[in-house]
Amino acid sequence: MTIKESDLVTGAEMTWCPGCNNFMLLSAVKKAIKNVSVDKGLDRKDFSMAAGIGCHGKMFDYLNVGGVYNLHGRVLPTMIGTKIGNPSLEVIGFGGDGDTYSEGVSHFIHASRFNPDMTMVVHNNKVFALTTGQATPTSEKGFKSKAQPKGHTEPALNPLELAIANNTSFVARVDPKKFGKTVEVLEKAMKWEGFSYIDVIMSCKKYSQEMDMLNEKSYWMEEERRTKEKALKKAAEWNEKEKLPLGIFYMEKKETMSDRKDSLSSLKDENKGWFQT
Ligand SMILES: Cc1ncc(C[n+]2csc(CCOP(=O)(O)OP(=O)(O)O)c2C)c(N)n1
Ligand SMILES: [Mg+2]
Repeated sequence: MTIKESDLVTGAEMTWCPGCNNFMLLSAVKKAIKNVSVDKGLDRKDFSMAAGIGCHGKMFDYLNVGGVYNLHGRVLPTMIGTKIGNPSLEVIGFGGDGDTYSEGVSHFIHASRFNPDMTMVVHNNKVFALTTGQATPTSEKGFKSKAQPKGHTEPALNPLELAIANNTSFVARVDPKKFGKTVEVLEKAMKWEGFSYIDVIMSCKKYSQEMDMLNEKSYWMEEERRTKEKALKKAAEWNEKEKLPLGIFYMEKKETMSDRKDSLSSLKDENKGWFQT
């Protein structure tokens, strides 16, 4: 039976701050899952999710999909394990910028290399929000927090440059306030065969409004296909803080982890799930 958006509501008490972009993202995710369910004839049990620890991790509490609530930084290996256990599942993960680009950055690099058919959504608010506002790898140099009252001393990581340089199969950035476009990109990512990664502009109302400032400089890229060089140039526009391109940056079809399942034959005895499909 296909999913209705109301099936995805858990009824858990919402503890995100009023006005947090996470609310918009949650609605967009519900709509995208419903659309994918209808288009592909999938049931709720055909989806699996993983979430990290942080404000973003509360997606696990508010989205009525089965899965694993993880250790901080370990969303991607859990998703990969889920996919190995049952390759027919539609796997979606939710991580923070701290979670994915700091503690979990090695998994981010290797997930691109393994290319499992799954979707990673990174709530990039440029701050460790749940632990009250320390700098993450995407915080700007000079960013002030309780932990760094004189300002953060290191330059920021550009995660899209990292992803594209690493030939990630599908790379996008969305702003949940552009609701329709966000749903569209989430749907395309879930239907994409390979590792799809979406960085989400997520202003933190309490600890970092940097994203709000950048938002004024955002524009939507209608064109989706471009060479790796052009995609890297688009991703680099953020470095100057003058422009913030949104949309799909890069798409590269390549062999997926499932295509190589025979090479995982050592798992045969322990993991029948892989070989049942
Ligand atoms: C292994 C481990 N390291 C650190 C923490 C502490 N911790 C919990 S939430 C959090 C912040 C998460 O920040 P981010 O991933 O950016 O998510 P946000 O709250 O901003 O959505 C941290 C550092 C933890 N729980 N586990
Ligand atoms: Mg964060």
